[in-house]
Amino acid sequence: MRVLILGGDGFCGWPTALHLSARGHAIVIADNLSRRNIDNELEAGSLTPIRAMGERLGVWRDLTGARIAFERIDVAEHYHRLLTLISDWRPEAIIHFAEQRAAPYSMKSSWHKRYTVSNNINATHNVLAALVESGVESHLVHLGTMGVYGYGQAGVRIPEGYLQVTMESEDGRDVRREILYPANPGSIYHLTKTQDQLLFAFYNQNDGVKITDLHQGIVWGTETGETARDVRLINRFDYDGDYGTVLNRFLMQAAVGHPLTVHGTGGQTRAFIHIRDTVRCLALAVESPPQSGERVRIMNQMTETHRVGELAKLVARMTGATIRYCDNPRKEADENDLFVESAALRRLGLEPVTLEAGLLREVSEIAGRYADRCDTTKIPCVSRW
Ligand code: NAD
Ligand code: USQ
Repeated sequence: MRVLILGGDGFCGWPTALHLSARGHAIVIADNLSRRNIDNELEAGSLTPIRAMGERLGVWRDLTGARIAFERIDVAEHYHRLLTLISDWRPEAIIHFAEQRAAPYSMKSSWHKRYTVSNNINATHNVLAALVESGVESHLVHLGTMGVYGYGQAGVRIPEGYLQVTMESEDGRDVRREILYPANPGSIYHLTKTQDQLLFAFYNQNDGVKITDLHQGIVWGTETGETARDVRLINRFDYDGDYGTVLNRFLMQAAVGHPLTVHGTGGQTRAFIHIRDTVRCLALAVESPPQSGERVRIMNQMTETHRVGELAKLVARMTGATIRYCDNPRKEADENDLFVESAALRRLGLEPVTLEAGLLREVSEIAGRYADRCDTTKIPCVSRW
């Protein structure tokens, strides 16, 4: 299949591009390298030494003979370049990772809020408009977030995107409908993903665009089978206070001898998925597209839930690290439960990698190997809301 990967230089996009290429798909990556520029802005960087795009692609070609093409396109700004690429290359699937993805970054200032809204919503809308204008019948696979639902619904299991409701009609009948699950975003970043959902619903209904929206949990781990084949293919490892996500941060903090930074009581429960499952889920979604005329297919892309405080204790037991309970910089519930329906991807064939000591050790080892690249002044979360 011809697969266009928007945001294919990033943490999830790069290993996905390699995984799909290894499965025999033809891949074009489009990325504006904004994530690398944000590293410059924050004076932070990946713990792992990620290589320039040209070198990454050259190594992959030498190892496998497969050519992945790269286009430097800003999906939110360069509409006509995107349209031309889609019209000329006619991808059968487009995977859309190309958004600003950090909640703390999106809340740093009014500039960061406006950038995140304009980048994310324009990127999503440009892809949809270009699909319709080009007339190319491609399946759009988007990375959404579990955060569109909010976390914890008083013991209620969160369904995959849609909620069954019963309303009373004027003449007293029960009217049953399925509606998008009520959105409850906790940051400007999460809010943009709730807006994306409305764009998808509209273009699916109005233009019949085939769409899969994958509401993904927090991704942990760093390497996949493909990125581990050569050190020059290594994936990003974000650890700074804006982009580092919680479990990878704990593993990195333990490796550099920093206390594990638990926000508040650590009672927040979140959904998680390993990066190896992320790439498998993308392959499953791309290779089993929805039927023509099907409504937006929404799947919860997560494999397990954990309390942040329990994860810290697990990492502390494994490594001997200490735990520091910090004032929570975010506006979020101190404690929540979280039950999530996630059968759809398993029905397509996902066999989840779950959190276990071997994998945690693997990430710790990577963090340990590159510990001397860590700038510990970048560890605290300084974005507050
Ligand atoms: P990332 O920041 O590492 O990668 C995003 C990539 O998109 C970067 O390479 C960036 O340069 C590019 N990009 C951003 N805006 C662009 C634009 N306007 N034009 C072209 N390229 C652009 O993020 P990630 O962790 O790989 O996340 C990818 C997607 O998955 C995001 O949409 C994110 O919301 C979603 N997601 C990530 C996680 C996670 O834990 N990492 C969890 C759930 C969902
Ligand atoms: N947390 C800590 N200590 C830390 C860092 C975070 O206790 O050092 C806590 C946060 O307060 C929060 C939880 O851990 O309660 C998760 O934070 P996070 O930064 O790991 O994840 P989040 O901000 O939710 O965002 C990440 C990705 C985002 C994705 C989302 C999926 O950056 O792109 O959409 O996970 S989800 O959380 O399921 O919405």
